[in-house]
Amino acid sequence: MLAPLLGTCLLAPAAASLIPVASYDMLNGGSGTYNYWDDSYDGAGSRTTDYAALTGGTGQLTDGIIASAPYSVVEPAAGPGPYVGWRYNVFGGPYIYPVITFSFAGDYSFDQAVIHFDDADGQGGVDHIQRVDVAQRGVQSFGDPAGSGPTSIGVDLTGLSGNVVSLQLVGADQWQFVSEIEFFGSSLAVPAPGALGLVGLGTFAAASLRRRRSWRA
Ligand SMILES: [Ca+2]
Ligand SMILES: [Ca+2]
Repeated sequence: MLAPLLGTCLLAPAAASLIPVASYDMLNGGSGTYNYWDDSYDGAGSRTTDYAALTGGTGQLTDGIIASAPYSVVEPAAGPGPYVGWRYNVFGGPYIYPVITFSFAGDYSFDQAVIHFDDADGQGGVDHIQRVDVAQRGVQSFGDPAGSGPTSIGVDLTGLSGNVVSLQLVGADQWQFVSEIEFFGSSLAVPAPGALGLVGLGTFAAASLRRRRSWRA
């Protein structure tokens, strides 16, 4: 508890910036007409199995590629498409409202998560995200964005800090198609104890020097 407080006192607040994701854990995407998997996921688990548990890696949700065309255009018959798609099984199967747990290398103060997804307005059962449950902060609701096609929502994370954020995405229809999730905030990293000592020493030396000079004046 002491270290983050100390860091806040010593360091000027950093401007909110994109926070790199170290890894994320979730269930893989599923299949419909095509495969809507996390095609580049590099952790444990099968990225070519519907709803397989994926852990310890990163993939299409954090590769910096934000789909600019609807899923129906860029999810090809064979090969990888930029979206990961999860289906809520309305016919009695498991509820696939994905819980995605993001881990970060170090502690951060979070401002928001931006989720890029396809709002197909129900075409093929694909629709917007209507609720995001932030494990540490509760539920936030979202209306149907204007138009149809790729868009994004901002999830408020102010007041949240640490090195893990878990989001559950709840769609408005059977399918959710997400191409990227970004986190914004600032690092709570503090200088190493050695560096702090040097800063303290430098301040002391400068003060001593000023005192000596003032005596001579
Ligand atoms: Ca992506
Ligand atoms: Ca994909």
